Amino acid sequence: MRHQGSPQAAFLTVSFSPPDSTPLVLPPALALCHGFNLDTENAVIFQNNARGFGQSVVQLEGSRLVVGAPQEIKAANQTGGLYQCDCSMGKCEPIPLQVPPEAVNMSLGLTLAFATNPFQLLACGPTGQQICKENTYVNGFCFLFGSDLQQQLRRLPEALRGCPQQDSDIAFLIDGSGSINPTDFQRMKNFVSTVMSQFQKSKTLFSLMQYSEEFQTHFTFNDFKRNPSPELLVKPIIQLLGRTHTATGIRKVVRELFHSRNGARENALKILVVITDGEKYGDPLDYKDVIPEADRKGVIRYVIGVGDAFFSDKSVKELDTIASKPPGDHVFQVNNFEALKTIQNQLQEKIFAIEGTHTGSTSSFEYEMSQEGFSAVFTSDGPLLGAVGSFDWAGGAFLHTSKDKVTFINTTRVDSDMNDAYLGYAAEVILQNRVQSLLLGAPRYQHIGLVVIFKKNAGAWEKNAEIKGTQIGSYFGASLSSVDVNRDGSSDLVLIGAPHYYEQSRGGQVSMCPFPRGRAKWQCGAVLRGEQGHLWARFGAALTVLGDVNGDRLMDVAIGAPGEQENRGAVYLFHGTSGLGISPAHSQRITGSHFSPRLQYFGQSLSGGQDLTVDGLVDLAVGAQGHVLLLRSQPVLKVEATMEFTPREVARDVYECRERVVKGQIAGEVRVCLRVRKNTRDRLGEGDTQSTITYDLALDPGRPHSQAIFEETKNNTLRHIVTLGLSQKCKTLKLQLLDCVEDSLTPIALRLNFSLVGKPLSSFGNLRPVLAVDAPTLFTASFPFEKNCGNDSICQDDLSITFSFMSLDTLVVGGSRDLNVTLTVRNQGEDSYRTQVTFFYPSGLSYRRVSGAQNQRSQRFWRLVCESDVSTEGSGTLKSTSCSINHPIFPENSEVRLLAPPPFFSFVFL
Ligand SMILES: [Ca+2]
Ligand SMILES: [Ca+2]
Ligand SMILES: [Ca+2]
Repeated sequence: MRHQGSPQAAFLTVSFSPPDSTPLVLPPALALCHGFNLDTENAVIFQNNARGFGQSVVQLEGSRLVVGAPQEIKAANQTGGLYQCDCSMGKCEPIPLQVPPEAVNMSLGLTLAFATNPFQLLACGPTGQQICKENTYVNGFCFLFGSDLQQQLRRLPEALRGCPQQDSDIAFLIDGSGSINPTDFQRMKNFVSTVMSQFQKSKTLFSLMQYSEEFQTHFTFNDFKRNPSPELLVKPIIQLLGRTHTATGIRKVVRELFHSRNGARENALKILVVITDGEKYGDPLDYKDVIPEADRKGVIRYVIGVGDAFFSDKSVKELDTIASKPPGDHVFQVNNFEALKTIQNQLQEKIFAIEGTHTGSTSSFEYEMSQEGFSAVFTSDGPLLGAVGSFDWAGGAFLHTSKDKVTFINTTRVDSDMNDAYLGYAAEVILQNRVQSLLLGAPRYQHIGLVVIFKKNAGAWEKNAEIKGTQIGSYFGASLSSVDVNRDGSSDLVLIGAPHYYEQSRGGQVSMCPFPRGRAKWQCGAVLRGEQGHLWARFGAALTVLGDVNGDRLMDVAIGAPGEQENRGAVYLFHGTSGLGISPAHSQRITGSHFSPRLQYFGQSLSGGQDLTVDGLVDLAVGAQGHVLLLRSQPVLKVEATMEFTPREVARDVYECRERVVKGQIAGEVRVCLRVRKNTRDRLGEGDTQSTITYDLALDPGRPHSQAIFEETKNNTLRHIVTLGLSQKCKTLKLQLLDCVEDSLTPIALRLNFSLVGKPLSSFGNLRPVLAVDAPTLFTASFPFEKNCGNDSICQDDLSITFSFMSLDTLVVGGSRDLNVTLTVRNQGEDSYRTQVTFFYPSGLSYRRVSGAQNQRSQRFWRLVCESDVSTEGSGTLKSTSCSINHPIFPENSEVRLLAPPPFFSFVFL
């Protein structure tokens, strides 16, 4: 037999350490909190009846907001108003505007942008209408304001882009056959010179050929260029007389007059005006021999049929054959030459109209529909204005680098992938290692959406990286926000909104896309979403960087979902994380219905980053229909709790009941201190921030019977309520033991948990401090029992054991049925913990029982529990039985004798 393990092992398994007065801080229990940390009780609400008020909002420095009302009708042909709102007054006033007359119905205020150092405010209206002859174009205008907002410093673009002007080369082919009487021929000549003089100020060139069976070029484009006088060119024309070879005439014009040697220009529109009074006669060529060639060469043909030879269907058909399709737009029929005058203006307008549409270029529209200012952002090079309608709605953006220098930025103009992509729907600037990149969203790109990063390379803005959406119709790239999470001056990621993304029961999402490093492909990571159950939420329709609202020095963001709850709308807050991301779990959801059941589209526009209420804490401006709300971020508090015990341990003579049992002994005192600190940096005074803390203390929580109680309550629980500022308050409480303590290894546990309610600051508009959402609210400390282990607090026992076989010298098999053993265990060192003795014996014996253990010093019996190892039974090896002696402590310098009779260990022979 041997005792198990070394004394150290016996000691180490209980591993107690010197009493520790520092409280044990548990990991914070993350409570799900939906009130963190914008104040929704004291919002400043601006209301205005101007149409569209709240569609855009931007915070300025100081306590001002600018709000756009793009649908407001200010005057005839003038739409869009701007309002300046003062947060301290709670009022908005219109900003006086000088809108140029050409900015027709521009929807001013649809887009707003603001930058500091120097102060710059940009207000844009992208829907200005420009009438160019037959066509209406959509051009945007932006106004740049100085800090007093009374003065428009600059207008972008500086001047209205002129009506598009495509040059035309117009050739007349006039019928000089004998059927035309001389008076009518003269009228024809008059008509030609009148049409020519109508185009006199344009860059249109003319040429003229007369035909019958002969063909005479009276003047070429070169002749006209040298001498652009209709009268001098037309007057000398003499009628040829003869038959009517119209088809041959057309071929000659197409091949000869529209040739560069005669001054025809490659990029000009080619327009042929044929004037004839009769059916083709005696011509060796048919129209099918010449018209396809004219079509191939892009010659647009107008036909003017004169006289009464065209009353037959055949004649009308012939006119239709000569003219371009559709004939209705290209054939003019008059009954006599007098009537030619009536069609002069019609012809002119038709030609003007086609000139405006760039029929001859790759794209039917270039900048005419650009809607400049659909988005706007300040770059270090100047304002960047999104122009979604450029190049047939492929889109792009104008960078206004200086007063007269404008750079157009897009992917490539001929990239057919970009058809209807709406590049420039959203614009943003990224700054990385002091290098600026531009970001443009194209939410309709291939129906899935696209976001492109442009970098400057050798002076030109080139596509550097791109990322595509995944769901058709999701409008990926409709909103953009670059975030410098750790505020080191370098953007860490961009948030890309896809407000029409649909999944299960959620509408809209925002992708978090860290910038690609080196040549790595640009990819998005986590996705931010709104709450379930809002299919038409349009989550991500508006994004803003809010600043740091929870005091962890990391940027936080707000995301609008204006379609939630039947367009009442909601705004979500997300906190930045130390991993340079945004936490995918929102910290707060604020619904529009919280403020008023009638509020609509709450969250359609957002602006953050400034403190408008002069408390040093950033605020969030939220646009709704006819409203803007200013929500304030609250001072964030944390609470430190300490619990210190005096004495540091419960003394042995207090808790041990050696000779007599004494109940209700005072074990010691605990000093509980709470200190409130502030996480946020703000302008509130030390004494301003007051809060009420309710805290609960519990002794030995979770144990069926507490070892101690508070003297104050005669219970193991206690509740106190304190009000304190940014200071510390303490309370000392006496602890009473309930009974003798045998298990002195397990210390008395003390648990504190609390709740905090901030007091509204009346001097700061009832702003209310709030406890940090991640602040620990549960603290524990322990009050250990004194150990007897010397100064080093390490217990070194010294165990020994002796046996007595009750004077039995020889064990005879088959003899006495019982074998009794008496055992004495001594500890000559310090206290021994969890002492255990294990017996090994041959399988011929069987352990029966132990009768008891008596301590030498006191007359008390010690606790003794023995267990046989059943697993070794019958295996032929030694059997074993383990006995724990007086768990948990075998005191120092003591001896226990396991008495007989009754026999201590009694074995039975099998
Ligand atoms: Ca950064
Ligand atoms: Ca933060
Ligand atoms: Ca504030």
